[in-house]
Amino acid sequence: GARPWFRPFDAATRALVYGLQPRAIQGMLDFDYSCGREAPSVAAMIYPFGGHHIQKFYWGTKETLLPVYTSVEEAVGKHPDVDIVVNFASSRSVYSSTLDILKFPQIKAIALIAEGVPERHAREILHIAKGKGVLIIGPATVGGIKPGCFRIGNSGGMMDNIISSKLYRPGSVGYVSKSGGMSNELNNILSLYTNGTYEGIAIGGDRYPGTTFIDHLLRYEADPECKMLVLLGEVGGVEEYRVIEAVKKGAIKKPIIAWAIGTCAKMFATEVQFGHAGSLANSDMETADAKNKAMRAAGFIVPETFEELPDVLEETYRRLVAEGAIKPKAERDPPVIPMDYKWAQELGLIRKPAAFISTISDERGQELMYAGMRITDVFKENIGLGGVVSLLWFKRRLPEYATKFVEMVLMLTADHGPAVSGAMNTIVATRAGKDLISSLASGLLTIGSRFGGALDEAASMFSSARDRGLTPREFVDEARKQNKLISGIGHKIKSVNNPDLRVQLVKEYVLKNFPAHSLLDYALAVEKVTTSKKDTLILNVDGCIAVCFVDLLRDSGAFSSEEADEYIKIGTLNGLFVLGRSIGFIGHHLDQKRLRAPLYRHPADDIFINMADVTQPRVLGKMQ
Ligand code: Q5B
Repeated sequence: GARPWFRPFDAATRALVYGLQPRAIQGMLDFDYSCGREAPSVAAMIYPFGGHHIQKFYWGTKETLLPVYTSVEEAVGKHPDVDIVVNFASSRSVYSSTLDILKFPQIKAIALIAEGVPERHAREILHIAKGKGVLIIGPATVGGIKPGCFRIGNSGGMMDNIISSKLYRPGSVGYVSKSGGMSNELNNILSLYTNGTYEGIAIGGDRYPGTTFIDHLLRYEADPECKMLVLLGEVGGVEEYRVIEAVKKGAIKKPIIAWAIGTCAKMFATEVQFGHAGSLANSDMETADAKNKAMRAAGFIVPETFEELPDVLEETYRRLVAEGAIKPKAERDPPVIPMDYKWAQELGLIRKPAAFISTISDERGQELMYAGMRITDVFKENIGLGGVVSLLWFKRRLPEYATKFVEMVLMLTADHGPAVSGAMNTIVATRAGKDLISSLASGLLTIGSRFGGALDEAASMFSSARDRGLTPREFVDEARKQNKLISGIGHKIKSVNNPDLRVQLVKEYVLKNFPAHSLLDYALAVEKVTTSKKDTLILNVDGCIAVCFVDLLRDSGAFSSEEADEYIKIGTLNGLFVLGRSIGFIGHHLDQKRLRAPLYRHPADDIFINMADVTQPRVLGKMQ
């Protein structure tokens, strides 16, 4: 039902939030929950960009969903119970969005949070709102809070502050101030020296606030639940004098405690602009001292100093209790709201085992680090691609002959023509219209024990044979007996008479630069045995790289023997071929794209199709 004019918010108030403000909304919902509200005070969000969606929030310990609409019209239409909008639009868009909101008579109050709203815009909004009887709070404010009922945005501060100032249940004191920060201070003082805040509004620090002190104090005066009033004014402006007029005229009769902040301004030689746009005295009358004097003269309860404010609050409260105007209620504890995980972690209250461990890179600090080396040093020291691979794969710097070897391997495995399995697959995928990543993946997925992915198995077979003391011939015989192909041996095209120059280059480099190359020597001896049977059974590129890498792992001094064995076991070496050949596959993809190559269909005459006759039902177990 309609609320009385003096009570724009109650425990059933439902609001829209304009802007994406998940933290503020969570704060509002936590407040609602602590108040024991039945439903969250926020019904939905309005955000013109990014389309309709829903966002998840906590409601106590459970989760709840709130819709995000792209227009005020839709949000208002979908939520007829809403009569308040908390508008977080920036100073640039607050004017147009507020004019839009003001079109809907359903909305009775709007809080404007933005700072720096042009005064011309603020005055125009105010003018239109007045004409329509809409309450405007702000701009340049956190808003306000009505304990037990409704919290505008971030008013009242963090949840621990809300709880310690007992804002989860109404007290008897209505206050109005300019600043949100001072409101928090007042909430705290009121909870300590009275039965707490009934409602508190921060009107904002601009020169043209939508509503001013008098608007809210007249509401509190009319509200039978509000028993005492507090006005926290400040230097600058004349709004306090309107309240003085109202007290003098008898429009405000409830006890009113007041203080104007900024009495220290007189200590400065020139006029001081305090934090708020409006907090500058333009005449003697606008000084804090003059205001305090005038308020005292009009019968306000004005302490001698701000520090004495708690004393006069307590005195007044006690008097009202003694007179029976305020009947203190039994306290109840608010429901416990679980602390947010991040906050609890910041406070050091909880610990949680990490789900992931990572030890190779870190981008959280000022600079990206590869295995503890700054990215700037990676370039300063010119460690090359081989150096980067050694950092990210092996978490260490390897000697230059080793990083150069890595680079050599990447360069000579980069491609081997369009006819090999992986390049073919890449090309076929590209020609089927696939993108770069899909085509590359299609090619990479062919890398296996026969094509390009024989390195790990070769490393393990050769090193195991040599470690077990098998002669090359014994090794070849053993493999044949076990009906096993030796990984790293054999090539479709290359042979003794048509040598693979890549293998030649690797061999030459290793023989010249590696401190030791015993497994390469062993593999070359094995090759002698296999090629004596068939000249294509050469030590192929996979095999050659693999055995050389084992020599590097075992004899460079950069790895312990356990580490060397582990790297072979966990499948490191195929990574070299995968990384290198990705360069070629990407090249084939781009090549086919450039050529506008059409969809490929394999010619049927190149496939021998032989289908079984299934026209007759097959009866198992019976002779035909
Ligand atoms: N025989 C590579 O086969 C290939 C034997 C063997 C003992 C062996 C085959 C093989 C092991 C896996 C391997 C990497 C499939 C190859 C690469 C990258 C590439 C590719 C490119 C690039 C070739 C003929 C006779 C048979 C076999 C015997 C064969 N291999 N005996 N150990 N390893 N190797 N893969 O030519 O008595 O006649 O029945 O699986 O290392 O992938 O350029 O193309 O850069 O892209 O089809 O270089 O060797 O020979 O299978 O007809 O065998 O030799 O038992 O004996 P082929 P097959 P028999 S590098």
